Amino acid sequence: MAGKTAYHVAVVGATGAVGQKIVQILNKRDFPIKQLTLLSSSRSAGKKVTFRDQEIVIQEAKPESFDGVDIALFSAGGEISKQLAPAAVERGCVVIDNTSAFRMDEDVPLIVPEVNATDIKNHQGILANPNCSTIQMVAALKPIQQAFGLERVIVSTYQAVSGAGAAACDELKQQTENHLKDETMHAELLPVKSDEKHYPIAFNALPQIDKFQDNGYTFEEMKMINETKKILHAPGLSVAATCVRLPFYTSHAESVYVEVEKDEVTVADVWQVLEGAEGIVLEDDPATQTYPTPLSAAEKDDVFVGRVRKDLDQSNGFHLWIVSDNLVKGAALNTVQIAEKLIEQGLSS
Ligand code: NAP
Ligand code: 12T
Repeated sequence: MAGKTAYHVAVVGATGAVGQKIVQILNKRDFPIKQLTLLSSSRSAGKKVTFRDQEIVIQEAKPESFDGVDIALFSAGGEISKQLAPAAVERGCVVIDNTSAFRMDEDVPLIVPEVNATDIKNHQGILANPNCSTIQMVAALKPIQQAFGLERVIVSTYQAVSGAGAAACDELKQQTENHLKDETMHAELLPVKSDEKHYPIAFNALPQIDKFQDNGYTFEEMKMINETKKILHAPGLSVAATCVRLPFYTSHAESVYVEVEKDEVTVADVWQVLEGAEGIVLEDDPATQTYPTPLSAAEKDDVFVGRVRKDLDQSNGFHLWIVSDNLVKGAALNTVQIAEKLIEQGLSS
């Protein structure tokens, strides 16, 4: 595999919110592709997509779809990854998986290239892309950890509906239109899929993303907690999370409280390490009302940080506001960046 200059790439879930973004980003970044295979369920098979002046027919994903494929980028849900990623690896393909299926497996590197690219070399055929909320937080925490050490992290998120897929965006639009026509607000659980229900999202805030676990936290919260420790190589770090869905389409925002190990760190010190960090843009000036918002971060590649404040009681405590496009750095861009690093380091493990 080493020495190839262009690759046969497959995108699994190519018609989804993340998959479409991956295809756009592969094109924008001139990813070295000799052939692109686009895969979905049988529902979208036969649809056509234009990529670099070529018409590509979407095919139903099957084990045989990976014959001859060098790199497969999966974002069709955890169950599809569990079924098809091992079949792809058996066929000699390297898989970068965007679902939670393998993230915590010991032999699966969980990668944010700016943070832990050196873990890539440990892969056994599958690498994982972290959860969107984790990616933007660890990107900003890494330079702080490196400079001052980290003792504790407490995060509350403000997450966009696009994280839950294309259908969730349609649902927000529909509910908003309905509410604007009919002023009555309904607070009852609505059926989503046959086994799932959730409260209306329009004009609301939902402190539940993904399923509840036995400890009272949601799976989204546990993903943030466990993935952060794995990526930062900090099993003893205290991390707590509350994840909340809000009615906007794009970008996740996070209010993050951190306690650092070092004494006498100032806001200026935190600004300085963030300003020098790859992939981070500091937007922090109360005098000019400068701070990032979900709208200002949408469609951008970077992770934006503002509102850096020292805690008023805890001398090693700081508050930060971290915003990034959940489908770009939170999903598709980070996946493509992992693939780029993998090529730099040589595809095989
Ligand atoms: P989405 O908009 O609902 O798209 C789902 C995609 O999966 C579609 O392309 C769909 O194809 C395909 N698919 C569904 N069932 C399939 C099957 N049986 N075989 C093959 N393909 C199938 O969802 P999304 O927002 O793009 O997210 C997709 C997955 O990516 C999520 O389930 C999640 O695991 C992961 N994700 C990760 C992050 C992150 O934090 N890094 C963020 C968002 C999503 P059809 O057009 O044929 O239905
Ligand atoms: N349920 O990659 O609903 O584990 O926003 C990402 C986003 C799962 C994931 C969401 C989710 C993931 C969501």
